[in-house]
Amino acid sequence: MRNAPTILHLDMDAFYASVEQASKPSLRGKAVIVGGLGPRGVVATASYEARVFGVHSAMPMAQARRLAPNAAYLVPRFALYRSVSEQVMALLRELSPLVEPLSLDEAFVDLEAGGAAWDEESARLTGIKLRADIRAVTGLTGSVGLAASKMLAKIASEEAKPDGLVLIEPGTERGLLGPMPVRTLPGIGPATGDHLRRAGITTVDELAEAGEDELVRLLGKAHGHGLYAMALARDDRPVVAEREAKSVSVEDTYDVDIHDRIRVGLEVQRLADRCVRRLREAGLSGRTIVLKVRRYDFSTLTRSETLRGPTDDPAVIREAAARLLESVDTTGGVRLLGVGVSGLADYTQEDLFAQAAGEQGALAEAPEETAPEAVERPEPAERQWRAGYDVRHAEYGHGWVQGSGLGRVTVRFETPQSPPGRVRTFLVDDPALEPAEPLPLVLDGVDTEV
Ligand code: DCP
Ligand code: MG
Repeated sequence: MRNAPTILHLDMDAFYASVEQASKPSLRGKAVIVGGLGPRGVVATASYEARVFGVHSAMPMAQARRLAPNAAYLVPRFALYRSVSEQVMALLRELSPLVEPLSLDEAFVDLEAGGAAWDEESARLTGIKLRADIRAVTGLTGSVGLAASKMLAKIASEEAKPDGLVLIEPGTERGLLGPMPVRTLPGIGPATGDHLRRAGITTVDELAEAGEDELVRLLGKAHGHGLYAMALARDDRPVVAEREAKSVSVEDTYDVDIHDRIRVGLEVQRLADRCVRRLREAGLSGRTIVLKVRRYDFSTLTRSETLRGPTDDPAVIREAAARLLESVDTTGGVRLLGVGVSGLADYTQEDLFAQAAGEQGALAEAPEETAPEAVERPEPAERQWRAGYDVRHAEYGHGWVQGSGLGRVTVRFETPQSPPGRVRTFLVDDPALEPAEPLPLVLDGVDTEV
């Protein structure tokens, strides 16, 4: 393990909710909850103001409404979050070629690899500047952890939340980690945590005291061995840069979870066809077909099947995707589906891979918003005014949907740069009202130029 705190972990604060607050001045400082608003919806995230009421990610929306009845409830706008995420990741890539994104709002950076930092002081200054740059470019806050290993950098950013920076000085790791609950360590989920608790182990110190043999006995060889090292704050995992796209994929997130199995099957066929189009446009073919399913509770599964040779045949890819779907339980509903092809024939030029890169990110972790051509399902008129989405009124200008129902839609007229705006109500079919694109959170040349 290195002896300087030059691994940085960044995690944006209440990411989706903060983007919404930056975009909607009237919500700043208020309880904001982003997630599925349907009967089976779950909370994606809550602003820190809403967390005071006990609302958190993955909580059923109905429970959140009981805890925080006066909060603003919004559906996620993935395209906007993705574009903000790209701005943040670009800032990280200026620091080092070794940037390892973990999700839209979180990444490790090896500062030493980029020469950005080599000791405690340079690491701290880099972290401070990064936070300022993120704020200038996106208008948002992110928390930074700095340490000599990935595990501790992540623990540090968690400690730093919200809107802070924590640096763990080399040499202090074990003392710091010791009293923490075992669940702090990577690889200890609820099940392992319970298992350890039954064996009388609740803190990291107790984990270390149990000894390697005991942990191997309790958890099996690989897991026990790894956890023992983590408990001693030994973590040599390198920061791994995002790999070049070696797959082409498409996916859709659905505003309303799909329950109907036949409909799920049709969506998968449609995605397979779209994926083939992408593949052909890029002049590629591939051997491995991948199906991705995110269920109503955000649990995400991928299933893959490898063929004998590369293909770009729509019938073959459709069939493979359908076979993969058979092995997935979709009762309870599906919120995202994706189809990808990897193991691409590598006679292709580099730039074609680059072209596929945007898609690859989507398949890896991040939810992707429904492409406009994607879903043609008839919806009641009121549905098109989704809570939180931007609109434009011929007379009153830019605003967002605060709510709709009973044939009416309520719009708050404000922009990221305006003061909190006024609310007006219209008929849902008012011809003066139309959907609009999100506005930039920060105006170029005003906040970003230093
Ligand atoms: N997310 C989600 N469902 C979850 C967890 C998270 O959709 N169960 C989304 C919404 C979050 C984003 O991912 O805004 C980032 O997740 P984080 O765990 O980093 O949570 P936040 O950034 O919202 O808050 P924090 O300040 O705790 O990092
Ligand atoms: Mg976050």
